[in-house]
Amino acid sequence: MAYSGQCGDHREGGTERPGSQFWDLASELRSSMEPEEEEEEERWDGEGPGGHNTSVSMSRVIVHMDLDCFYAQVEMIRKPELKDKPLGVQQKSIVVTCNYVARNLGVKKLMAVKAAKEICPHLVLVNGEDLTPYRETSYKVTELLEEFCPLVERLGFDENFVDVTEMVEKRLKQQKTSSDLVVAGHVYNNHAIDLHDRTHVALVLGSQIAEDIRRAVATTLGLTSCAGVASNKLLAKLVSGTFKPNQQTVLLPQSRQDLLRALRGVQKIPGIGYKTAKRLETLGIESVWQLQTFPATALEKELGLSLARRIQKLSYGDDDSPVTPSGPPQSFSDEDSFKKCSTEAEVKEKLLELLPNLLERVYKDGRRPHTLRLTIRQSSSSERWFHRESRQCPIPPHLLQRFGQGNANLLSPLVDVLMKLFHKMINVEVPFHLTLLSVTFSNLKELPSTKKGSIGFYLKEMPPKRDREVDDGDAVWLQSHWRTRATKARRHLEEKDVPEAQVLNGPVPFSPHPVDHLEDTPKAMVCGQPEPTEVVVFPPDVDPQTFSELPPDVQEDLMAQWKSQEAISKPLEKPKATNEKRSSAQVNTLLRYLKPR
Ligand code: DCP
Ligand code: MG
Repeated sequence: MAYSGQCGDHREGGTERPGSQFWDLASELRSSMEPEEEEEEERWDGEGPGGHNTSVSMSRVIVHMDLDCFYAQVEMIRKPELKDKPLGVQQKSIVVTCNYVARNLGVKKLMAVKAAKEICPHLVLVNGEDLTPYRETSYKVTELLEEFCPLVERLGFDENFVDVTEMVEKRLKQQKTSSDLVVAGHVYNNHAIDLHDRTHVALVLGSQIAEDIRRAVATTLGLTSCAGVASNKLLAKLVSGTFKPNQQTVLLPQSRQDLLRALRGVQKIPGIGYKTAKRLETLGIESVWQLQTFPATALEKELGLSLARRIQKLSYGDDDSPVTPSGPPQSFSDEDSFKKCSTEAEVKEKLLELLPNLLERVYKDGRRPHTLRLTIRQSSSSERWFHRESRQCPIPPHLLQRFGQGNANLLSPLVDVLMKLFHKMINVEVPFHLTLLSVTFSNLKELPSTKKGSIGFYLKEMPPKRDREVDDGDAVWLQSHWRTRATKARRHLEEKDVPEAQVLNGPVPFSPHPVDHLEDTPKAMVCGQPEPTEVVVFPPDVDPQTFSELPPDVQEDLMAQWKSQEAISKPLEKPKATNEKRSSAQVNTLLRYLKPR
């Protein structure tokens, strides 16, 4: 399972997508791309015409793998003496997971430490707030799976989907006769295998591959896991936990309905979250069966066409989303939660605690982040877990240069930048009460492969993405402007042998802007220069990423323009603790290149 985020403890947000978000996103994308098919619901209703799939083209074979009591397993590998003891992994006052020795004694995942200790007084607790060992193990598992097959998609830390269809097809071709084929692990509902059915044969071969994969993970990394084998991601995930721990289950098409209707409530379907479930509840829909049989037109009227069709398809187990290789992380983040943080000094202290580990991860990754985000959660009785607010800004160019050179001289200036973001959200002149701080580095780009004194950085970082609507005159102007700048920089370097970093050290553009939690859509931006009190507003339609990619001197020019524009339109103000949106007084032609696409 991926993180529910509900216990509000130390969690990792950016690199990993919470399970429900992932499914919502995947399905959202699907529903926006795929043509609407009227007969779709019938296809998965019961056995459909013909009972089972005898089509010539083979259906997909997807393996979902979920590691057993993941954090606890990692801890048992680190300290083998804990292996036979009841073990819980503690984050703040919660046992986020426990080994199966503890589970057999009644301890459950996400139990309060106090309750767990009452049930099992001998429970050994280890602190699991530093996610580093879990994260590292998690990536080792994914890398190992990728050795089997390139189509591996991560879901949270301890789950992976593997599309083994091609491997199955190869084995099918090698298979002279299917009469001696034996399924590995369980078959859901003990349904009989029909070796004349191509889909059954494919799933049996898939179960053998799943077993090979699990064995490899166990022998190479010492980790046991569960697996589900089915014809799509949704079904593979749903069936994988049928037998736990260290077991696997295959789902034949004929048992699809049984699996779905056995789910306790619509919210058990990945892709149907809390809010949707609540809306369905008002329509009297609580079980999967009720959702399947609810009149489509009425559902569409209540929820809108897209959502209604999507969730009704899911209720039938229909999911054609592909297994999309995850690739390297798109961001790095870390967060800490606490009962109370109510002074600037405490905020700084917490940021100084969070940053070193985070910077180390970015350093190890080798890419350079261009955007920095701060997320806070203020104490709120009504929306206890969900009330988060963020601001982000491009990382100032002079700091960008320091990434990849060790982290010592990054810490303090980054805290300064983060504190500026903090001040955009919190007015420190009135009492505040934070319960969470989270820092995210995103917009990761490869380090320019340049030698000292080369202009590789300039060339690599330009030109900006061209706006489709931009007119050619402007584009030519901008590009030639940049060429001139680059030529100047090159000459400067050749003549004076000045280290690149010095040439690139421009102003410290700084443009925090509010974002919805974990969304990158800019709403308004404010740009500040290094002097702590000076704040320059820049237009809200400027894309911060594109801005951060501009050469420092171009940034400087723009900043000067915005500053003067603002001076005309509005005298400088102290930043307010509101999500204010500001617009520029005039629109400069250059800005059109910076508009978010
Ligand atoms: N986790 C967490 N907070 C949560 C849920 C999970 O920190 N709210 C962590 C601890 C788990 C890991 O994520 O070890 C994986 O979550 P699972 O739900 O897959 O739980 P386990 O792997 O621990 O147990 P199982 O054997 O049931 O899969
Ligand atoms: Mg697990």
